[in-house]
Amino acid sequence: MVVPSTTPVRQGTEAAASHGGGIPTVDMSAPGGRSALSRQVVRACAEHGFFRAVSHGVPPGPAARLDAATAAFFALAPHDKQRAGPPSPLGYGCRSIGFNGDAGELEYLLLHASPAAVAHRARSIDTDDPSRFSTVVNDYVGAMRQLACEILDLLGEGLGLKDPRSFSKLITDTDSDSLLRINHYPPACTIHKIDHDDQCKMKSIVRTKNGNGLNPSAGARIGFGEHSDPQIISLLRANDVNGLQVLLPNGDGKEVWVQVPADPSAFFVNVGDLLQALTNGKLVSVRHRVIASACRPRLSTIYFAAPPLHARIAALPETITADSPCQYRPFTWAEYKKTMYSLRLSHSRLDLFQVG
Ligand code: GA4
Repeated sequence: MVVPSTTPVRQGTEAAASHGGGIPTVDMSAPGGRSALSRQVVRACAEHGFFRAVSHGVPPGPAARLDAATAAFFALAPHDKQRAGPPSPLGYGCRSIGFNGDAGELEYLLLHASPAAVAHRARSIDTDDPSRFSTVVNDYVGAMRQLACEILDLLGEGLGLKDPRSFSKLITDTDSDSLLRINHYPPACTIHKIDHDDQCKMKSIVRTKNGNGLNPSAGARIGFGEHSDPQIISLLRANDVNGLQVLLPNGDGKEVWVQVPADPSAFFVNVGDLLQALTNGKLVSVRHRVIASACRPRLSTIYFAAPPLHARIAALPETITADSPCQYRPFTWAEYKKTMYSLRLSHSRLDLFQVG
């Protein structure tokens, strides 16, 4: 069932205090049947582009093992972590995001999710025992792929697609370009320490630009700036530290930042740009960001489910009607990726593919 939970944005922000909406929660094991579940998932992805999945059936073991391995990595001395960087865009990154000057208060590992790529990268991440790291990552990725397929199949069924597996087939292809990202947002107190280290400068930044909903006097620090995820679907899991915010309509024709309460046992699912294009805008790619906590480290792991580079992304015929003509021109994922890496993080890149 879908349970809305109201989550006003508090300290550090000002825009969402009046928001009356909430983050939908989908109980993936609720009695009521598959078609009721698929309707709920479609509704959440169409209205919010985002939901919290609970009772999802993912066993806790792979996540616990991944968390232990990545915590050990982030605890290494900066020069040891740098062996897995600089991010190109894959690898270890500290503060810098992408190639066009974006930055956030974080360090991260960005990995291609294919076993061969993981094995290659593991050599610079776990120098003692690379195959141990590869096994842990591959197990987690396997569990994420399964959950992503389950959600995509529910969406395919709920949207009444002729082939309900159309979406999941794209991400199970052996050439799938899916990624795994592990983010560590150190608290402000750690940052002062890191500031003295030449390897990793994480100066506290306060965004003062008007209209971003941040209250600089409250010391809000951008962990990861506003963006939409480019891929098909993303599955995020984080520790018990708040920080994730999503941009949702407030019902008055405006959009407000809504804080997503932390829930380490849940997966937060968000629609990516490609799924918006494939569904001709029926499902929406939600804009989100992370505000770094002042006093506790936030750790998050995100699986970005993507098609192969050569996959052609075009609205499925079932989503095109006389009332809802085709919104985006067809493109390949390779073409979309090239465009996104030429732009800043906050760019609404899907707009560039709009017809007319
Ligand atoms: C946002 C979602 C994922 O974290 C990511 C990011 C990627 C990167 O960090 O290399 C991008 C960003 C993300 C979109 C625009 C470009 C590319 C940074 C950036 C400025 C891994 C992804 O796939 O797209």
